[in-house]
Amino acid sequence: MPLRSPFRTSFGVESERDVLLIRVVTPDADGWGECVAMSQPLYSSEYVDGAADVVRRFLIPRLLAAGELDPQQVAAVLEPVKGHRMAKAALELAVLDVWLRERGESLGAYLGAVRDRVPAGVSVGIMDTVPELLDVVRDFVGQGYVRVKLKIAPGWDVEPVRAVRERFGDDLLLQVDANAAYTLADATTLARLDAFDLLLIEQPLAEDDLRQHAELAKLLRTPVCLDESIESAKDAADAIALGACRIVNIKPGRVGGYLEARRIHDLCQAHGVAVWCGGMLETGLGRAANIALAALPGFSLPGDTSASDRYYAEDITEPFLLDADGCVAVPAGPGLGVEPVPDILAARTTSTEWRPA
Ligand code: OSB
Ligand code: MG
Repeated sequence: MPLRSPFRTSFGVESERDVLLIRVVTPDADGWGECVAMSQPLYSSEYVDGAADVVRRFLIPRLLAAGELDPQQVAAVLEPVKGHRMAKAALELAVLDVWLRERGESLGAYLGAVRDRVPAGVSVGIMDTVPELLDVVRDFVGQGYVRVKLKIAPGWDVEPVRAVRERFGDDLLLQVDANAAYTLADATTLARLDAFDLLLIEQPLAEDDLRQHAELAKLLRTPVCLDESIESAKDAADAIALGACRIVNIKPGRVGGYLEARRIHDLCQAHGVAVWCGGMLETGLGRAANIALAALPGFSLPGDTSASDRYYAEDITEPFLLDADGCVAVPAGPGLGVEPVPDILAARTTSTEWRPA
Protein backbone atom coordinates (compact mmCIF):
# COMPACT_ATOMS: atom_id res chain seq x y z
CA MET A 1 0.00 0.00 0.00
CA PRO A 2 1.76 3.19 -1.08
CA LEU A 3 1.55 5.89 1.60
CA ARG A 4 0.44 9.32 0.38
CA SER A 5 3.61 10.81 1.78
CA PRO A 6 6.64 9.25 3.49
CA PHE A 7 6.18 8.93 7.25
CA ARG A 8 9.38 9.69 9.16
CA THR A 9 9.89 8.85 12.82
CA SER A 10 12.94 8.66 15.07
CA PHE A 11 13.34 5.00 14.00
CA GLY A 12 13.03 5.29 10.22
CA VAL A 13 11.10 6.37 7.14
CA GLU A 14 8.10 4.48 5.78
CA SER A 15 7.03 5.09 2.18
CA GLU A 16 4.74 2.12 1.81
CA ARG A 17 2.93 -0.25 4.10
CA ASP A 18 3.43 -3.98 3.61
CA VAL A 19 0.22 -5.32 5.15
CA LEU A 20 -0.43 -8.87 6.30
CA LEU A 21 -4.15 -9.68 6.40
CA ILE A 22 -5.70 -12.80 7.86
CA ARG A 23 -9.05 -14.04 6.59
CA VAL A 24 -10.96 -16.72 8.47
CA VAL A 25 -13.68 -18.48 6.47
CA THR A 26 -16.57 -20.42 8.00
CA PRO A 27 -19.74 -21.69 6.27
CA ASP A 28 -21.58 -18.57 7.45
CA ALA A 29 -19.14 -15.65 7.20
CA ASP A 30 -15.64 -14.32 6.53
CA GLY A 31 -13.61 -12.66 9.26
CA TRP A 32 -10.65 -10.30 8.81
CA GLY A 33 -7.66 -9.41 10.91
CA GLU A 34 -4.90 -6.92 10.08
CA CYS A 35 -1.38 -7.43 11.38
CA VAL A 36 0.29 -4.14 12.33
CA ALA A 37 3.88 -5.43 12.15
CA MET A 38 5.97 -3.19 9.91
CA SER A 39 8.43 -4.27 7.19
CA GLN A 40 11.44 -3.92 9.47
CA PRO A 41 11.87 -4.63 13.20
CA LEU A 42 12.52 -0.97 14.16
CA TYR A 43 9.40 0.02 16.13
CA SER A 44 9.47 -3.33 17.93
CA SER A 45 11.08 -6.73 17.33
CA GLU A 46 8.23 -7.91 15.10
CA TYR A 47 8.28 -7.49 11.30
CA VAL A 48 5.77 -8.54 8.71
CA ASP A 49 7.59 -11.50 7.14
CA GLY A 50 8.37 -12.82 10.61
CA ALA A 51 4.70 -12.44 11.55
CA ALA A 52 3.61 -14.36 8.43
CA ASP A 53 6.08 -17.11 9.32
CA VAL A 54 4.96 -17.51 12.93
CA VAL A 55 1.29 -17.40 11.93
CA ARG A 56 1.83 -20.09 9.29
CA ARG A 57 4.12 -22.40 11.24
CA PHE A 58 3.08 -22.05 14.85
CA LEU A 59 -0.12 -20.08 15.46
CA ILE A 60 -2.59 -21.48 12.93
CA PRO A 61 -1.58 -25.11 13.64
CA ARG A 62 -2.19 -24.55 17.38
CA LEU A 63 -5.51 -22.90 16.73
CA LEU A 64 -6.70 -25.69 14.43
CA ALA A 65 -5.52 -28.36 16.87
CA ALA A 66 -7.65 -26.74 19.60
CA GLY A 67 -10.86 -27.46 17.66
CA GLU A 68 -14.05 -25.46 18.22
CA LEU A 69 -13.32 -22.36 20.23
CA ASP A 70 -14.62 -18.95 21.13
CA PRO A 71 -12.56 -15.84 20.37
CA GLN A 72 -12.03 -15.36 24.12
CA GLN A 73 -10.00 -18.61 24.15
CA VAL A 74 -7.65 -17.74 21.29
CA ALA A 75 -5.06 -15.92 23.42
CA ALA A 76 -4.84 -18.81 25.89
CA VAL A 77 -4.35 -21.34 23.07
CA LEU A 78 -1.53 -19.22 21.58
CA GLU A 79 0.02 -18.34 24.93
CA PRO A 80 2.75 -21.06 24.88
CA VAL A 81 4.28 -19.31 21.84
CA LYS A 82 6.43 -16.53 23.28
CA GLY A 83 6.01 -12.97 22.08
CA HIS A 84 4.72 -12.28 18.54
CA ARG A 85 1.88 -10.21 19.92
CA MET A 86 1.12 -8.45 16.63
CA ALA A 87 0.80 -11.78 14.84
CA LYS A 88 -1.43 -13.16 17.60
CA ALA A 89 -3.57 -10.01 17.62
CA ALA A 90 -4.26 -10.32 13.89
CA LEU A 91 -5.32 -13.94 14.20
CA GLU A 92 -7.50 -13.24 17.25
CA LEU A 93 -9.16 -10.32 15.45
CA ALA A 94 -9.98 -12.47 12.41
CA VAL A 95 -11.55 -15.12 14.65
CA LEU A 96 -13.42 -12.48 16.66
CA ASP A 97 -14.65 -10.80 13.48
CA VAL A 98 -16.05 -13.98 11.94
CA TRP A 99 -17.68 -14.97 15.26
CA LEU A 100 -19.32 -11.54 15.58
CA ARG A 101 -20.48 -11.54 11.94
CA GLU A 102 -22.08 -14.95 12.49
CA ARG A 103 -23.97 -13.41 15.42
CA GLY A 104 -24.76 -10.09 13.77
CA GLU A 105 -23.05 -8.10 16.53
CA SER A 106 -20.65 -5.20 15.96
CA LEU A 107 -17.15 -5.19 17.45
CA GLY A 108 -17.94 -1.88 19.16
CA ALA A 109 -21.04 -3.28 20.87
CA TYR A 110 -19.12 -6.40 21.87
CA LEU A 111 -16.23 -4.44 23.39
CA GLY A 112 -18.52 -2.01 25.24
CA ALA A 113 -18.49 1.11 23.06
CA VAL A 114 -20.48 4.03 24.46
CA ARG A 115 -20.14 6.45 21.50
CA ASP A 116 -21.07 6.27 17.83
CA ARG A 117 -18.19 8.51 16.73
CA VAL A 118 -14.78 9.38 18.13
CA PRO A 119 -12.60 12.49 17.84
CA ALA A 120 -9.65 12.04 15.49
CA GLY A 121 -6.09 13.16 16.06
CA VAL A 122 -3.30 13.10 13.50
CA SER A 123 0.30 11.97 13.85
CA VAL A 124 2.71 14.19 11.91
CA GLY A 125 6.08 12.80 10.88
CA ILE A 126 9.49 14.48 11.10
CA MET A 127 10.02 16.94 8.23
CA ASP A 128 13.16 18.38 6.63
CA THR A 129 12.37 21.95 7.71
CA VAL A 130 10.14 23.84 10.16
CA PRO A 131 8.30 25.77 7.37
CA GLU A 132 7.45 22.44 5.72
CA LEU A 133 6.12 21.17 9.07
CA LEU A 134 3.99 24.31 9.53
CA ASP A 135 2.42 23.78 6.08
CA VAL A 136 1.59 20.16 6.83
CA VAL A 137 0.10 20.99 10.25
CA ARG A 138 -1.89 23.87 8.71
CA ASP A 139 -3.46 21.42 6.22
CA PHE A 140 -4.40 18.90 8.91
CA VAL A 141 -5.84 21.59 11.20
CA GLY A 142 -7.76 22.91 8.19
CA GLN A 143 -9.20 19.46 7.57
CA GLY A 144 -10.57 19.47 11.13
CA TYR A 145 -8.27 17.19 13.12
CA VAL A 146 -8.90 17.94 16.79
CA ARG A 147 -5.41 17.10 18.03
CA VAL A 148 -1.92 17.11 16.52
CA LYS A 149 0.93 14.82 17.50
CA LEU A 150 4.42 15.73 16.37
CA LYS A 151 7.08 13.09 16.00
CA ILE A 152 10.28 14.24 17.70
CA ALA A 153 13.90 13.05 17.84
CA PRO A 154 17.12 14.57 19.15
CA GLY A 155 17.71 17.68 17.01
CA TRP A 156 14.00 17.90 16.04
CA ASP A 157 12.21 18.76 19.25
CA VAL A 158 12.11 22.17 20.97
CA GLU A 159 12.23 24.30 17.80
CA PRO A 160 9.51 22.54 15.78
CA VAL A 161 7.27 22.30 18.85
CA ARG A 162 7.78 25.99 19.63
CA ALA A 163 7.05 26.93 16.00
CA VAL A 164 3.80 24.92 15.90
CA ARG A 165 2.63 26.27 19.26
CA GLU A 166 3.38 29.88 18.25
CA ARG A 167 1.77 29.56 14.84
CA PHE A 168 -1.42 27.71 15.83
CA GLY A 169 -2.00 29.14 19.29
CA ASP A 170 -2.67 27.86 22.79
CA ASP A 171 -5.99 26.19 21.94
CA LEU A 172 -4.47 23.55 19.65
CA LEU A 173 -4.34 20.18 21.43
CA LEU A 174 -0.69 19.27 20.89
CA GLN A 175 1.48 16.33 21.95
CA VAL A 176 4.76 14.74 20.94
CA ASP A 177 6.05 11.20 20.34
CA ALA A 178 9.76 10.34 20.60
CA ASN A 179 9.53 6.60 19.81
CA ALA A 180 12.17 5.84 22.44
CA ALA A 181 14.81 8.16 20.97
CA TYR A 182 16.09 9.79 24.20
CA THR A 183 17.85 8.78 27.39
CA LEU A 184 17.52 10.08 30.92
CA ALA A 185 20.62 12.19 30.18
CA ASP A 186 18.38 14.27 27.86
CA ALA A 187 16.02 15.25 30.71
CA THR A 188 16.96 18.94 30.55
CA THR A 189 16.15 19.12 26.82
CA LEU A 190 12.85 17.31 27.38
CA ALA A 191 12.01 19.64 30.28
CA ARG A 192 12.22 22.57 27.85
CA LEU A 193 9.10 21.14 26.20
CA ASP A 194 7.21 21.94 29.42
CA ALA A 195 6.94 25.52 28.15
CA PHE A 196 4.55 24.52 25.35
CA ASP A 197 1.61 23.11 27.32
CA LEU A 198 1.69 19.68 25.69
CA LEU A 199 -0.99 17.10 26.46
CA LEU A 200 1.72 14.49 26.86
CA ILE A 201 5.11 13.25 25.78
CA GLU A 202 4.89 9.73 24.35
CA GLN A 203 7.61 7.12 24.89
CA PRO A 204 10.60 9.41 25.42
CA LEU A 205 12.93 6.60 26.59
CA ALA A 206 13.66 3.01 25.57
CA GLU A 207 10.90 0.41 25.77
CA ASP A 208 12.55 -1.44 28.69
CA ASP A 209 13.26 1.77 30.67
CA LEU A 210 10.19 1.66 32.94
CA ARG A 211 12.13 2.74 36.02
CA GLN A 212 13.87 5.50 34.10
CA HIS A 213 10.53 6.75 32.80
CA ALA A 214 9.45 7.02 36.44
CA GLU A 215 12.57 9.09 37.16
CA LEU A 216 11.98 11.27 34.12
CA ALA A 217 8.33 11.80 35.03
CA LYS A 218 9.47 13.46 38.27
CA LEU A 219 11.57 15.94 36.27
CA LEU A 220 8.85 16.95 33.77
CA ARG A 221 5.60 18.84 34.12
CA THR A 222 4.40 17.35 30.82
CA PRO A 223 2.65 14.01 31.50
CA VAL A 224 4.57 10.94 30.33
CA CYS A 225 2.59 8.54 28.11
CA LEU A 226 3.86 5.07 27.24
CA ASP A 227 3.51 3.28 23.91
CA GLU A 228 6.32 0.76 23.16
CA SER A 229 6.83 -0.09 26.87
CA ILE A 230 3.31 -1.47 27.35
CA GLU A 231 2.91 -4.93 25.84
CA SER A 232 0.31 -6.31 28.26
CA ALA A 233 -2.07 -5.43 31.08
CA LYS A 234 0.66 -6.63 33.44
CA ASP A 235 3.08 -4.07 31.96
CA ALA A 236 0.44 -1.37 32.38
CA ALA A 237 -0.09 -2.36 36.03
CA ASP A 238 3.67 -2.18 36.66
CA ALA A 239 4.04 1.16 34.88
CA ILE A 240 1.21 2.69 36.91
CA ALA A 241 2.57 1.29 40.20
CA LEU A 242 6.05 2.66 39.41
CA GLY A 243 4.76 6.09 38.40
CA ALA A 244 6.29 5.60 34.94
CA CYS A 245 3.31 7.12 33.11
CA ARG A 246 0.10 9.08 33.68
CA ILE A 247 -1.33 8.17 30.27
CA VAL A 248 -1.27 5.01 28.12
CA ASN A 249 -1.40 4.75 24.34
CA ILE A 250 -3.34 1.52 23.70
CA LYS A 251 -2.44 -0.25 20.46
CA PRO A 252 -4.18 -3.60 20.18
CA GLY A 253 -1.47 -5.11 17.96
CA ARG A 254 1.30 -4.22 20.41
CA VAL A 255 -0.51 -5.91 23.32
CA GLY A 256 -1.63 -9.10 21.56
CA GLY A 257 -5.20 -8.19 20.67
CA TYR A 258 -8.39 -6.26 21.29
CA LEU A 259 -9.33 -8.29 24.36
CA GLU A 260 -6.02 -7.52 26.10
CA ALA A 261 -6.45 -3.91 24.93
CA ARG A 262 -9.81 -3.80 26.69
CA ARG A 263 -8.25 -5.20 29.89
CA ILE A 264 -5.68 -2.37 29.78
CA HIS A 265 -8.51 0.11 29.29
CA ASP A 266 -10.34 -1.32 32.31
CA LEU A 267 -7.20 -1.31 34.47
CA CYS A 268 -6.31 2.27 33.56
CA GLN A 269 -9.88 3.42 34.12
CA ALA A 270 -9.81 1.90 37.61
CA HIS A 271 -6.57 3.79 38.36
CA GLY A 272 -7.68 7.11 36.89
CA VAL A 273 -5.09 6.82 34.12
CA ALA A 274 -6.18 8.32 30.80
CA VAL A 275 -5.92 6.20 27.65
CA TRP A 276 -6.14 6.86 23.94
CA CYS A 277 -6.06 4.64 20.89
CA GLY A 278 -2.80 4.55 18.95
CA GLY A 279 -2.39 3.57 15.35
CA MET A 280 0.08 1.80 13.08
CA LEU A 281 -0.92 3.27 9.69
CA GLU A 282 -3.67 0.66 9.37
CA THR A 283 -5.85 0.08 6.33
CA GLY A 284 -9.60 0.40 6.76
CA LEU A 285 -9.80 -3.07 8.33
CA GLY A 286 -7.53 -2.40 11.30
CA ARG A 287 -8.81 1.18 11.44
CA ALA A 288 -12.42 -0.03 11.84
CA ALA A 289 -11.41 -2.11 14.85
CA ASN A 290 -9.35 0.70 16.41
CA ILE A 291 -12.25 3.13 16.08
CA ALA A 292 -14.57 0.63 17.77
CA LEU A 293 -12.11 0.30 20.66
CA ALA A 294 -11.69 4.08 20.90
CA ALA A 295 -15.43 4.33 21.58
CA LEU A 296 -15.03 2.71 25.04
CA PRO A 297 -15.67 5.08 27.96
CA GLY A 298 -12.08 5.37 29.24
CA PHE A 299 -10.71 6.70 25.95
CA SER A 300 -10.75 10.28 27.13
CA LEU A 301 -8.10 11.66 24.75
CA PRO A 302 -8.31 11.80 20.92
CA GLY A 303 -6.50 8.91 19.26
CA ASP A 304 -4.35 8.39 16.18
CA THR A 305 -7.56 7.33 14.45
CA SER A 306 -7.26 9.55 11.40
CA ALA A 307 -9.35 9.33 8.22
CA SER A 308 -8.21 6.91 5.50
CA ASP A 309 -6.98 9.70 3.23
CA ARG A 310 -4.36 10.76 5.79
CA TYR A 311 -2.53 7.56 4.84
CA TYR A 312 -3.81 6.21 1.51
CA ALA A 313 -5.11 7.70 -1.72
CA GLU A 314 -7.18 4.54 -2.04
CA ASP A 315 -7.95 2.37 0.99
CA ILE A 316 -8.87 -1.30 0.61
CA THR A 317 -12.24 -0.69 2.35
CA GLU A 318 -14.72 2.12 1.91
CA PRO A 319 -12.70 5.03 3.28
CA PHE A 320 -13.15 6.43 6.78
CA LEU A 321 -13.97 10.13 6.58
CA LEU A 322 -13.62 13.03 8.98
CA ASP A 323 -16.97 14.65 9.86
CA ALA A 324 -17.57 18.37 10.43
CA ASP A 325 -16.51 18.03 14.10
CA GLY A 326 -13.26 16.21 13.34
CA CYS A 327 -14.67 12.82 14.32
CA VAL A 328 -14.77 9.43 12.60
CA ALA A 329 -17.86 7.21 12.79
CA VAL A 330 -17.76 3.94 14.72
CA PRO A 331 -18.83 1.17 12.32
CA ALA A 332 -22.23 -0.21 13.30
CA GLY A 333 -22.43 -3.34 11.11
CA PRO A 334 -21.59 -6.89 12.25
CA GLY A 335 -17.97 -7.55 13.23
CA LEU A 336 -15.60 -4.91 11.90
CA GLY A 337 -18.53 -3.45 9.98
CA VAL A 338 -16.41 -2.99 6.85
CA GLU A 339 -14.92 -5.38 4.33
CA PRO A 340 -12.30 -5.15 1.60
CA VAL A 341 -13.51 -3.93 -1.78
CA PRO A 342 -12.75 -7.06 -3.87
CA ASP A 343 -11.18 -5.31 -6.89
CA ILE A 344 -9.01 -3.04 -4.76
CA LEU A 345 -7.91 -5.90 -2.54
CA ALA A 346 -7.07 -8.02 -5.59
CA ALA A 347 -5.07 -5.21 -7.18
CA ARG A 348 -3.04 -4.72 -3.97
CA THR A 349 -2.46 -8.38 -3.16
CA THR A 350 1.08 -9.61 -3.75
CA SER A 351 0.66 -13.13 -2.38
CA THR A 352 -1.86 -15.35 -0.64
CA GLU A 353 -1.74 -18.64 1.21
CA TRP A 354 -4.70 -20.84 2.10
CA ARG A 355 -4.71 -23.26 5.01
CA PRO A 356 -7.68 -25.67 5.00
CA ALA A 357 -8.95 -26.69 8.45
O1 OSB B 1 4.61 5.41 17.66
O2 OSB B 1 2.58 5.82 17.48
C1 OSB B 1 3.61 5.43 16.97
C2 OSB B 1 3.06 4.76 13.25
C3 OSB B 1 3.81 3.62 13.09
C4 OSB B 1 4.50 3.10 14.16
C5 OSB B 1 4.45 3.73 15.39
C6 OSB B 1 3.69 4.88 15.58
C7 OSB B 1 3.01 5.42 14.47
C8 OSB B 1 2.25 6.66 14.52
C9 OSB B 1 1.16 6.87 13.50
O3 OSB B 1 2.49 7.57 15.28
C10 OSB B 1 -0.17 6.52 14.06
C11 OSB B 1 -1.23 6.46 12.98
O4 OSB B 1 -1.69 7.51 12.58
O5 OSB B 1 -1.59 5.33 12.57
MG1 MG C 1 4.04 6.07 19.60
